[in-house]
Amino acid sequence: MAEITAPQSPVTAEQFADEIREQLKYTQGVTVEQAKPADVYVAAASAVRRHLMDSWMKTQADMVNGNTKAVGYLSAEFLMGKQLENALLNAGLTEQFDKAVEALGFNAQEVIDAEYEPGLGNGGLGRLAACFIDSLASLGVPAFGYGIQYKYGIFKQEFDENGKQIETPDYWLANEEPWGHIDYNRDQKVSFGGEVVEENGRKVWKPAWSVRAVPVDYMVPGYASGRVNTLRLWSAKSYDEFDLLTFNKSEYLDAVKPQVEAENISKILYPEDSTPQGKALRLEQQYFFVSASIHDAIRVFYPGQDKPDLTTFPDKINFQLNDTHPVIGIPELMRVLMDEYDYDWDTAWDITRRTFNYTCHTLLPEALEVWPSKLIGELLPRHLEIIEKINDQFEAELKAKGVAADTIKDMAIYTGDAVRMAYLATYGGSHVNGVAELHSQLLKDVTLKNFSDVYPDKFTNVTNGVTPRRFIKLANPRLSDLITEGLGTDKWLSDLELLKGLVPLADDDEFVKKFAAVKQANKVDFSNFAKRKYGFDIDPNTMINTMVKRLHEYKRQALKILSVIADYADIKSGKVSADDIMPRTIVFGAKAAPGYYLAKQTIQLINNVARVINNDPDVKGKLNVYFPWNYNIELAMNLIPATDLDEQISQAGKEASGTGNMKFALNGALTVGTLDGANVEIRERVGAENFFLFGMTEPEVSALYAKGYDTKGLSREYYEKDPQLKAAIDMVADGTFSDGDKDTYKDLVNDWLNKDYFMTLADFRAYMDIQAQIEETYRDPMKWSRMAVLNVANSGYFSSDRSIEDYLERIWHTGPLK
Ligand code: 26Y
Repeated sequence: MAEITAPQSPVTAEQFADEIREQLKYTQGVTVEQAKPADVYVAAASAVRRHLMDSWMKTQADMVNGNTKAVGYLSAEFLMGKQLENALLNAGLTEQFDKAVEALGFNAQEVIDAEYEPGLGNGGLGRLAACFIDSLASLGVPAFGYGIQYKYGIFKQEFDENGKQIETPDYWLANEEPWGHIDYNRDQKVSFGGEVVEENGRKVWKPAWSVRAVPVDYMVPGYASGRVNTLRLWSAKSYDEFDLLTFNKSEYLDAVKPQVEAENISKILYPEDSTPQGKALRLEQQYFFVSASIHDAIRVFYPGQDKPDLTTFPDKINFQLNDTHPVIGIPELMRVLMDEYDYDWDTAWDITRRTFNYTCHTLLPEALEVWPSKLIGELLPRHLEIIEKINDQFEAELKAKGVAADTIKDMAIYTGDAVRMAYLATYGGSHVNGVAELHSQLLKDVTLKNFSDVYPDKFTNVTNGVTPRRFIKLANPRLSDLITEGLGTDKWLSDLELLKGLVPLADDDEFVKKFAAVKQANKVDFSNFAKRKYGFDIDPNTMINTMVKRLHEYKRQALKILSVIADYADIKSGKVSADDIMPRTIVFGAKAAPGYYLAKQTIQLINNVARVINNDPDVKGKLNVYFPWNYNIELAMNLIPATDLDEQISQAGKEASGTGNMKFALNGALTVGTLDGANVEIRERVGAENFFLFGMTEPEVSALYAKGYDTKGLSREYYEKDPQLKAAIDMVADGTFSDGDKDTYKDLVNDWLNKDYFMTLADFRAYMDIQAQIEETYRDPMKWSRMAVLNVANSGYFSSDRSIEDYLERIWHTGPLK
């Protein structure tokens, strides 16, 4: 019998059933007989919250009274996923819940499914924030997640009859939401606009309007740590009393306008994830949550003090800037310290610099936020002054260090016209980190090279990670049980490096067969799930080959779909017999930013390739393509455990890290990938022989750009020279996937043949070759499963617990609460 260390609540299933009954009756006013699964969900959520309450309150008290520095994770996105299962696991109530719910006459899965998934993030960055706060709590580190409670999360994706993406609003708060506690008594005032005047020799900001930031608190329970941290999401409310003057003129709509506009600030999550649009409302959102959070931290750590000694602020809390989105916090803290607490510039600067650190999540220069000075001046005039002064100080510092004048110009935080938020963050904080080794190296060598030359010690790497609680234990209970059986303990859930103990079992045929059986059972489950939710008929006896992530040219969904088309064309032309094809089901999941034209064309193409291929008797059962819409955490948790082969095929030097890649490896999928982001480290750890590598390296990519690949139209040469590639592209152009219409994909085809910035065509041959090798390997099931076991066994490093330990050691210099 394996040693079980998972948390266990002392409460029995019968007691928990009574607690659910109580909630149903006294809070919701519903009898068990009347209750729907959704009612039981709300009742169970409230009941589990009560179980966590003491730990939550104690954690907060210990944090304020103790001497352990806290972490404030400032993030515009927290992509949390459904909460109930996770809360039950961490409260030690999973079994009690299952039994209690059955006893009440309900199906546990139906109750879990009744929760509406909040989508308060776009993708990787938002999900990383969620994994990090889970790990902080599980390690017992005092922490706040600070963000925005958007009324509308990431849009819901649907496909129309032509396969085009349709976006519909996600009004998640229209559903029961038992987790967030709105606290009107701990609100903050956030002001905008107006002007800065001089009064008695000091600068005074006279804002034009304010909004009320009201915190909505979510418990963040740790696994087996006894700690519960807080995710504090701000919601914007109006202050403006009804404007009676206007109202009396019976212009009701004008009278409520200020209210409506103030509340717009937290209304919607922007669905772009790499092309920042200079939208005033986005800057308002950023300032809104950051200003409220800074004031909140002062309130929390200096309770009841009018004149707190804020020189100790960086010893109380360090703020991590999740990308550039919260960087306005740097001038804000300066302003608060100088204007609200009377500190001089130098003291304020010292406090600020020691308080902030910055994580960069991109390598695309266009994704680094740059705000027009005019906009900042209009919305935050005092901050613009402070930024200018920071820039003056910065230039003087660089000059004193002997940096050349033209380099100083290149490094400007404030250019006169614009403010470069990444530069402000790099100068204004203590540390800058990238999110995988290669990414951090490229930040130093390319993106922030000048900064790294002058401040080499600021730069460090923290490779991303994912929480094993959600992405192994909850998503893949069968594999979890097998791991626990194999290791003889479940301790791996809080020490994922223990997975190494599975390495010898890769040579144990019995274990490998059990492992293969787990995968097969997960594939059957997924097939049923896909039938129920999407009406798909997925054959669980085919290889499940998955590509899920935001739709972006650099991620190269186009490469994948072109390879599918090439295989299809080979069969149609009789070059290859369908009988020789290894049966595969290709599953895509991806949302495109609503204004991203080529990404949306790619979605349309994938959907139509799926339609044509899935309905063609010539390839039936051999090659199938499915594109479940609205990829989200729930779909991820069902699909990842069922996947045999995962696609991580971005152009080298473009994907900062990737975190899906980690989830797949930990769930026993093999990866086909480029040397990009964290793929590099995954391959290093699982072993080159257990990873399907293909494609150009980052230096090769750079060299090909230098030859003029995208500017001189070199992609066309690849098309001309490779008949298989030519056949695939011609098939897109000739209307095979658009009912004969040759125009539908013309912009996509044009881009491939004349620009192809992300070098899909240049990597096509290597990709086809590796796919052939993959087929061959898959035909040997024991070999494949052994490789998959080794992927799981060697991926323990990619726990977000390890990432957080790296942050603690390299950046935050703090640790668990005592
Ligand atoms: C400014 C605005 C348009 C914006 C909004 C969201 C810009 C970027 C984003 C989100 C970026 C993002 O999700 N980046 C991903 O972060 C992951 C976590 O570090 C990485 O694994 C992944 O490579 C990176 O693309």
